[in-house]
Amino acid sequence: MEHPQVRETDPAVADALAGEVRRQQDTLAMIASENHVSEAVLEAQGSALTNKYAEGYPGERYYAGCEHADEVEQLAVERAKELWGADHVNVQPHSGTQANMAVYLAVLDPGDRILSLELEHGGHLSHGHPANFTGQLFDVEQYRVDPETGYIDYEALAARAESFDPDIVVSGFSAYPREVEWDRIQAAADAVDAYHLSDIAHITGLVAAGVHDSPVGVADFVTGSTHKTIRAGRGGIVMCDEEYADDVDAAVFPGGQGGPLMHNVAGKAVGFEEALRPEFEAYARQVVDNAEALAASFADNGFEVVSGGTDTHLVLVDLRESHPDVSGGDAEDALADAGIVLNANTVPGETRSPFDPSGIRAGTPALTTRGFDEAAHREVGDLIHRVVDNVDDDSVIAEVRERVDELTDEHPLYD
Ligand code: DSN
Repeated sequence: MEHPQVRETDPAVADALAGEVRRQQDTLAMIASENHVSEAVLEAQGSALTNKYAEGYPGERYYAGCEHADEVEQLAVERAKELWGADHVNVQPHSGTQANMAVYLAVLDPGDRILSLELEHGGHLSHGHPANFTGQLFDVEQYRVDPETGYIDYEALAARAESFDPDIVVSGFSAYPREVEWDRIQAAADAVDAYHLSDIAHITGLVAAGVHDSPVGVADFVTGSTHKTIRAGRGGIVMCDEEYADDVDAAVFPGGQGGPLMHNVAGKAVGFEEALRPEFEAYARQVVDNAEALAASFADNGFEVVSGGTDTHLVLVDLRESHPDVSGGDAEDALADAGIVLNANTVPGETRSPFDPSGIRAGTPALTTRGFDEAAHREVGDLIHRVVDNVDDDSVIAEVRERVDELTDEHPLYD
């Protein structure tokens, strides 16, 4: 993949872009929130729509010349409605966090109460972390997973809702490997007359493909990002019933954003079209099959897999039992040297620092896009274990790197 115009104008940036394409080709992308979009999505994101200001919504813009922006946004909205079955969709949020911000702006006032999953247990910064605007503007309490099983403790969640009386309960997670029982969280929210926001950023693709139960039609608001398992252009999305449509739209623009990134909305539209094709369901199923194979390989090698396995696209490993002297950061660094790119992650009951936690999180969406099957994921699981067992042994890391080179050559990414 060349960038000839960039090269002519700006060789330094062209070198970095070429380096990034090579990096993606030559490494195994296992950060659970990443994927490889199609060249069609890349092209749409690099289109002339980046030049266009289009504040407002289709047919009601604040600037002239929005006819093509309107077409693209309407296509993205219609396709999203078909994918997720939502009454109302807003495709303008610049990111998943801004999608969440729109919901909070739509229905909360500063000082209102949010009940959400703790970050260490798989939650997200934008669900109320003190370093995020949500933790600064709102009164936040958090629920946890059961320390024994690694599954959400729904009864404790309901009890916490009773005692805290939140204005909104947030479900949907960034490092939770199990299917979520949306209706149980809805019941806990209903019992205290709270809204329910379900942030499905990580599993948008699994939900769209019908591989996971959908919170659409259960929760009041469903948000997500559009570049993870759904593999569309980068950004966020909000879905809700018609009754909240005006409030959500006003909270996205002008409440939280100015002009939408219309080139990214185009990337969303193209990726959604691809996700509506029958082969996307097979892709999403393979993502989960591959994660199960990865989890099985980890368990066979003696890693402690949080919750004992996975129903999703990700596997969370707690290194404390099997490798007490290896932090998540040590593992992440050694794996990166071997060409396997994943992230250190906090685990339930974390005892290290969030900056160098006790676990690693590995996801399968990107490798599945490259055609890696279950057998390949089992082998990758073995390679990961071998590196974590030998984080200080350069010769082992070099041997794994050689095998990674063969695997990446066998699964070319972009032309
Ligand atoms: N950065 C994403 C993740 O890795 O889960 C969430 O925003």
